Amino acid sequence: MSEAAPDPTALADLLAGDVAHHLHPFTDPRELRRRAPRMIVRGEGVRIWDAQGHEILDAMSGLWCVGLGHGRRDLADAAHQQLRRLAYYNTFFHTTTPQAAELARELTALAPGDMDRVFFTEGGSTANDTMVRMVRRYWELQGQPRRRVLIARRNGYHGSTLAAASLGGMADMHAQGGLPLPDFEHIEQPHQLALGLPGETGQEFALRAAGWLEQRIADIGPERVAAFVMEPVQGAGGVIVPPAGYAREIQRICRRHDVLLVSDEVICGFGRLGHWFGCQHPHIDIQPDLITFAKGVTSGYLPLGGVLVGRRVGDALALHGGEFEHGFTYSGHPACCAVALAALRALRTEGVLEHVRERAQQRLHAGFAGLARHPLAGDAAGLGMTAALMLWRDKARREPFPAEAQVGLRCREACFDAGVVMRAVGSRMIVAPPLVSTESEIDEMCRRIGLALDRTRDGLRADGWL
Ligand code: PXG
Repeated sequence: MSEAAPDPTALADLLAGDVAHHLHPFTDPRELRRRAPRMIVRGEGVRIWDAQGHEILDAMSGLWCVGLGHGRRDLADAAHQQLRRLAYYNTFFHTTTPQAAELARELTALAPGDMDRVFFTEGGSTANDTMVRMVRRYWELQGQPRRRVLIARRNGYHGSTLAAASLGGMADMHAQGGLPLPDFEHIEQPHQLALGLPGETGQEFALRAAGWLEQRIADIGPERVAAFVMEPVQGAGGVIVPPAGYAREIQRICRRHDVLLVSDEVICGFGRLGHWFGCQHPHIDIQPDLITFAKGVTSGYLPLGGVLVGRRVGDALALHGGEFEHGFTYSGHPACCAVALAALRALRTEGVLEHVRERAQQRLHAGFAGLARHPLAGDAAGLGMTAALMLWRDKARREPFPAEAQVGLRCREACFDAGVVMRAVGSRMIVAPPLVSTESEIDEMCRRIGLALDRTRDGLRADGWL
């Protein structure tokens, strides 16, 4: 039993309280009443421990955020020291703090191209909401107030606030509460496995998929389109890596129609793809006008997000825009900024991006290529420290499981039982391990995923699905 764990009676009481009083994000409360949640109590490196003392490899880096791993003293000390020195001050009304000022300088120095300004938010959703308000404000200042429409992609995830959820292309989210808001449009995702034509090459599919954007801009009228928003690799949508050439073609289309290009780097930024920003990966290789970020900037130790702004929009806002009527109490929170500064320092001084590029990503993708030989799994995909597998009922005939088989959820639970965290997106199984994972830790993650696949298959057989 871990020293951080409550004793069994206290644990039962905590879990009962959680089920009765805690409304969880993206969780069906009926399921929680059937089976209490797993309580995670401690983390160290790539490992977490639950309240029963089980050691689990955190192959999702929390929720795509804990790139540097759990339990780091430097990040905890940065927070502690700043909370003692100045726990809070704001950045509204002509004030700032040393930590916000330093982080603004560091982030804009790291950012690609001419991104020399940053707006701080509390996370990725508020970063995207801020971005929406910024690009619409930009077009107002350009004398084109009709350019209000933002185009994004089906199954993209951009957050849960109203604008971010509208921007996202998640059908289940749009089915609740009257979303999307007006002036948010979606095109299909560049997912060749699902949407490719027989015999179509990756290059042909890339051009056809990018062409959906040009068609939609024409349908709406370019004079109404403010921006196109994309994740370099769609994360929560199932680790969908676009084919080579797609992103470049998207950039050409945006430039042709004077549409701003936004890269949502909430997952892909800060080393997830082996580069500071996902748009710098040679497979993506674009220069967006704005970048939204969160998660990895603090390795998830404290909440922080923001929008990096290129000269075109930044100059308009800063030189001609007057007051931007927007901000959050915790924009530039000093403790969050102090932790971000410590995380950036660790990424830099410990050679974490090089580790991803030169060792970790190869090991992860080799491991997933091996797992794709399992009878239940196939179609390994991924870029940088992201990877995905499809689960098939009949791999040779590409027959999927029916939704009622709940194959993804079965596999996710089998993974937890085997001591590794994996995310299920329908019948797609995905991971995003800590960037600092060693080769042997990655091998062990893959070994445990293999065990979980065996057990999932046994369970499916027992229930008559195979
Ligand atoms: N953009 C992207 C690309 C994201 O992945 C957000 C914006 C929103 O960030 P905040 O900090 O407001 O949550 C995200 C968040 C999942 C999962 O199940 C993914 C996210 C959040 C929660 C769950 O894969 N991504």
